[in-house]
Amino acid sequence: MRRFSWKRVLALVVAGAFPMVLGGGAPPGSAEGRTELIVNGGFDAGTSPWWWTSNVSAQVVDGRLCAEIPAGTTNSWDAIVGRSDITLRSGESYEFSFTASADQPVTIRANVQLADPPYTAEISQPVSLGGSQTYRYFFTSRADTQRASVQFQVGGSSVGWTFCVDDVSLKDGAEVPGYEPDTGPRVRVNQVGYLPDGPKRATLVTDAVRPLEWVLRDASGRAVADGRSTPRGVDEASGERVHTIDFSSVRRPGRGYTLTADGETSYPFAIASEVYESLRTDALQFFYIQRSGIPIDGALVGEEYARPAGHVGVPPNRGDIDVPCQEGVCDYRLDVRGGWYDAGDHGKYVVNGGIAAAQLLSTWERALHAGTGQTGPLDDGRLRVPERGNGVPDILDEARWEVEFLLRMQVPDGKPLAGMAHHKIHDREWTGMPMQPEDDPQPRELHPPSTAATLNLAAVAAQCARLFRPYDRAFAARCLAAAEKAWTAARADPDVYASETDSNGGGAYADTHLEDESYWAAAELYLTTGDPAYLDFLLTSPMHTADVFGPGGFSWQSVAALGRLDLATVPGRLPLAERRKARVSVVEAADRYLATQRSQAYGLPLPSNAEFYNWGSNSGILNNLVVIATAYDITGKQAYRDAVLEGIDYILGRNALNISYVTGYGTKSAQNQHSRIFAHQLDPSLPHPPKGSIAGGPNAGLQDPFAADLLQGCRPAFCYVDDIQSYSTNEVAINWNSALSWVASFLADQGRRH
Ligand code: 9MR
Repeated sequence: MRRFSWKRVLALVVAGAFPMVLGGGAPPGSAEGRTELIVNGGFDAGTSPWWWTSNVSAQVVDGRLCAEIPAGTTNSWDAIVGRSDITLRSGESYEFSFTASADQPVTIRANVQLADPPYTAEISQPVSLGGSQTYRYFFTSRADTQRASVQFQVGGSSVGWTFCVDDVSLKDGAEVPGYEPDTGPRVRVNQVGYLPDGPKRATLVTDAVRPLEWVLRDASGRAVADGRSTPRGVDEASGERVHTIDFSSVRRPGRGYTLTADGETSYPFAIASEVYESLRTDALQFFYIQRSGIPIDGALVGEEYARPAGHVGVPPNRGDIDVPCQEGVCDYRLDVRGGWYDAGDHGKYVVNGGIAAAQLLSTWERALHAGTGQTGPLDDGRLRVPERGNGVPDILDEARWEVEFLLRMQVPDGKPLAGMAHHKIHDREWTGMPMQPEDDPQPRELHPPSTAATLNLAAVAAQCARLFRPYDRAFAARCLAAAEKAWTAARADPDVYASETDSNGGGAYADTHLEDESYWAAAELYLTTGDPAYLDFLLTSPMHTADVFGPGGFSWQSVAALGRLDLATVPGRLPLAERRKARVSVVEAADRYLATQRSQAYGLPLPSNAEFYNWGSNSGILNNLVVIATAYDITGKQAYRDAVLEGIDYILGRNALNISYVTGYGTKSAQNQHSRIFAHQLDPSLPHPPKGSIAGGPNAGLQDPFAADLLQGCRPAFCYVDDIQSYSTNEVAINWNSALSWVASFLADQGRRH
């Protein structure tokens, strides 16, 4: 052990960039009744019982353990310094600390985990190393085991480097410091802004039981309006007492407005008709930056996002141009290049890629019917994509990038299940983070075909056919042929399900209820072809009379709403009585969402129960806004338009955490979403997610270890943390950005109305 200065530890810890590097607690060795589980953590007795992988050499240097780490390994666990035989008790809280340095800027993982399979980690902490610094973490063990180990996983660097570590300590009896999110001012507003002729509401967190005065000030500080708040009692989703404030009567455009009440002043916001214009394009721009199989051009989207093509068979990549199936699944290989990476991982999943592509197509289709399509703000040249200027609207070019991939996932003729779609293609094993697509060395594999993926492909390809017809007849014909082939294959094999446990190296995306997928596919095929066979199928589907608009919003698993929305809005084919029924069902659903919205003091169309704050809750909210917006397009009733405008306030900052969930929008926005590409939090040389990327949002299920430890016991609206490790609350994903794109395009159109 080196000479120990507790003062220095505290100073370094407080200066640490990582939020869980916390100060406080007792100095090592001083706590009463706490057991130190690490023998020889200071290396005073040499290196025993520490071990390291055979590619590492280590020795005691100047009282610390110093290890030479080789260049050119891939995963963090490809080089490890550790020690085993540690006993952990379930429910016990531990304090894990060490001092470490690196002679190169690297990110390692500091783990307390099972020493052998399944290697479950109780804590797996990314640590960015540089000069010597002390790190301290807390966790509560879920495991009861005598086989735990402390592991410094130091692999994954392209250059060789020296790792030194000292004073490793793991102590039981820890008091886990409570996590207090920084929620800023108690006056919660849409941090981006409001339309001049739209509703303007805010939420105030306060224990006051009576109405309170509020004042709206312009950028120069001049009071422009005032009034009294409305007490709303306890907001169930957050557990806080709140009031609402309504300043809708203020219509004068301006930037830098603030709202003051109860001694607190909101973040600034604008009142402007163009307030959602850039969101429309930024939300869509995300897709190009997520593309697989093409270099990302920095001249188009900024040099920080430039990267070589991912997964085009250039080493160390082993995909995606000639991809085999998982062992025993098929005897052929497919070229499945292209498409978009699903989310923070590099997987490509047909059911999720399908709904995301469909939502982009629908954004265009809605704009066409609403009169804001051709020669409008979504026309060719509006996005920064390589295809701009080709005479095709860029949003269609972007959707096509995915559709072409989906078509490649179809089982070739002459093979078992020909015409079905493989459910997904992804890495054999999960890769570490960060990981640029072109650096991914994992074998890529096709997973078995599924009926869900096949029907999904049929739906999207059918929609593709009708929207591409004016621009590229050959491609439209290819889409329609693939759609019909997929439909026929799915009818022949209606119950081939993806495995719920197939989640090594990629997500499962399993689904065993497929009536909604067939309904959606039949709806799109009918709207495109007018073939009465599809209409017959639709009218006898259990979905025909079912309520397809649940409180939590439609999703990759529940897609009937996509069919119903198109039956209600795409002109031409459906018998009038049926079309009327579809429209009524959309409007009735919108009315239910409006009732929910009125019950929520934060103005969101989502019930407060934990079950609705699930994985990707922000997309559920946005998809409910899609339904409300469609009710507006159908009826022209102001109440629906206002409800969409108020609903977006929640996403852009009027919420319990006072955070805008869209990167780069608002004073305080999500920026550390889980992504192997945009992993700035782990490696400062990498970018944050691009402006316009939406985070999954609060997930009361706390389905990742980081959130589970940090947010234990959270009220639903607080079950979110802007940390790259929290994949179940804070990931980016194509199906979430597609929902945002649809809604942002609707909102931007409202700003252009006058
Ligand atoms: O969005 C998906 C969510 O509905 C599921 O509950 C969750 C767990 O299976 O998976 C989510 O999707 C992830 C996928 O499995 C892998 N890529 C990242 C996706 C977004 O988190």
